[in-house]
Amino acid sequence: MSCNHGYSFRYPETCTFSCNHGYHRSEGSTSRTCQADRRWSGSAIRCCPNGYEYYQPSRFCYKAFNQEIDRSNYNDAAATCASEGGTLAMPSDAGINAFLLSLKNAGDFWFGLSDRGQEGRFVWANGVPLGHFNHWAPEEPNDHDGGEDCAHYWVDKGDRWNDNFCDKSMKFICQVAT
Ligand SMILES: [Ca+2]
Ligand SMILES: [Ca+2]
Repeated sequence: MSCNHGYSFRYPETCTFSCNHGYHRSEGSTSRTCQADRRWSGSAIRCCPNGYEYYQPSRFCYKAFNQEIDRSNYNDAAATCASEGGTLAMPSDAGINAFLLSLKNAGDFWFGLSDRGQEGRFVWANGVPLGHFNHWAPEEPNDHDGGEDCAHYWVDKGDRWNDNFCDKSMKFICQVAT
């Protein structure tokens, strides 16, 4: 992607853009031409880490850690996502939510939403408060036994959301920016 720094490129030179090792192209132009107005033709290339799937409307890459060996408590899952350069996934609208469900296999999965900071005030992994969209299971979140603060897909309730104990172990879904 060195052409991004290309003041040395002149009309009508063409540059080939590619993703770094370990990434694959999610959208954008692999060949762009320096135009007379000094702008590049086409659109900027966007790349996802290998193993991640791109969801164009959010412009994030997502991966469901579908193996039993991936099971982690909420903090460990968040740490794994951070080690990949991202966060736990944030299904902040119905489209993202449906996309995440298409990636996961059977079982309960953590995603990036909790009310650990202030009981009853759910906040996404990026610090943004939960908006008008949610997909809670009926009668959830219920803060059962006064200790459930982390949100997950609950397979027994049709993958609707539940708050659960953050130290429970389950699979999880990460997101990474392009
Ligand atoms: Ca709670
Ligand atoms: Ca609950």
